[in-house]
Amino acid sequence: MARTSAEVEQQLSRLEIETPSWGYGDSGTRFATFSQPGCPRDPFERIDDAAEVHRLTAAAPAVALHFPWDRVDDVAALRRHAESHGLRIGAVNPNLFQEPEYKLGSIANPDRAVRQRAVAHLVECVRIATELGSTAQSLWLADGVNYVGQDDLRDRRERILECLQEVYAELPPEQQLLLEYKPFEPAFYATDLADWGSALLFCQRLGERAAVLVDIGHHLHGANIEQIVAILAAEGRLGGFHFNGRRYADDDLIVGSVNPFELFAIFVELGTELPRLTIDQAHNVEAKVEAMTLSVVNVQEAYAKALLVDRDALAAAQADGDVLGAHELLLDAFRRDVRDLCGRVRVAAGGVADPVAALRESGYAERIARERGSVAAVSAGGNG
Ligand code: LRH
Ligand code: MN
Ligand code: MN
Repeated sequence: MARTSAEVEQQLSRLEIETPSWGYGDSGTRFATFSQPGCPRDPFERIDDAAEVHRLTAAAPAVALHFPWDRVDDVAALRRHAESHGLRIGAVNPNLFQEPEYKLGSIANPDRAVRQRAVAHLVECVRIATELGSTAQSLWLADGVNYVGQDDLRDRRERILECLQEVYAELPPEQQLLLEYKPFEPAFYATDLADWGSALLFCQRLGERAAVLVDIGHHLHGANIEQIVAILAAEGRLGGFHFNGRRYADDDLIVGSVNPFELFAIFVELGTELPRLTIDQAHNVEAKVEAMTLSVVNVQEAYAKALLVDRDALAAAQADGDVLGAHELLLDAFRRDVRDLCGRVRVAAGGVADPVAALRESGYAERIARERGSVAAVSAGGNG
């Protein structure tokens, strides 16, 4: 039996998406950073923008932070600020890719002193996460080498494992350690945490609260992300997502803007057991809050369509070997127009029927441009 609209709406109303603080700051390409009027001047204003996305969509109640980009003197005040907007702090993302001393790697670096400083930052982020009430540390390593022979690949693995074990030992019980992989960039010969398998092996060595984070843009062409989801979920190690859109590599475009069918197929694979869902985007030329709002809407619609799949009919078609019958059941759901349904869910939860239109009408972008002005320099990163 397919779910009724009421059942879909009920399930959809439980969808919670984290938006990234770094997605609200100025960003750009390798060649230039583009400043937008109204760019948040500090982490508090980044949270204000996240709150606006949640106000409209009623589905983005958490904001993921990145340190040191979101460093403030008073961490508790940042938490209070989020909570006063009805938000909570999502995953805490340490940053091991910006310091010049990480040129040869952070926790894979051949120099023990550099590794120790990297571990100290990770442990500091555990402490910050605890203070913020966050339940995950989400780690992406830029570590890797550019040339054959540049470093010993096995030694690098050992160094990473040792460092991660030290950090894992510091995690309070409510926190997970999420490991994000990426096949290349900035390293172009061998990235230490290049794929889901490498990440999974580390997680298995670390313990139950270590899990893999899948960033849509972090796959080579042809990779079947739905299947990766299926494997990680079956192993109990699917920690979460960084959602974005991509055509070439880590493009960090609006979620669902390039391949909505893939996004839908991911949700079909997830079913109703959703892991942590975070958006990881860098808006270089598009308006930030609007782009983030559209991404949340696109995620809601993809999930709604996946919820409409007739699972019983699908199982029957699969058991019968009805290849196209099964495929067509997915196409049926994917082709449904779920905009009204999603609008109803948002309104029932306190949001609005058409968030992007409402945002434009509200004059929010003009107001923050007036209040915050334009800043030429970038304090938050957001190279995504
Ligand atoms: C790396 C990445 C990772 C970072 C973010 C800014 O490409 O996806 O998640 O923390 O971009
Ligand atoms: Mn990411
Ligand atoms: Mn990325």
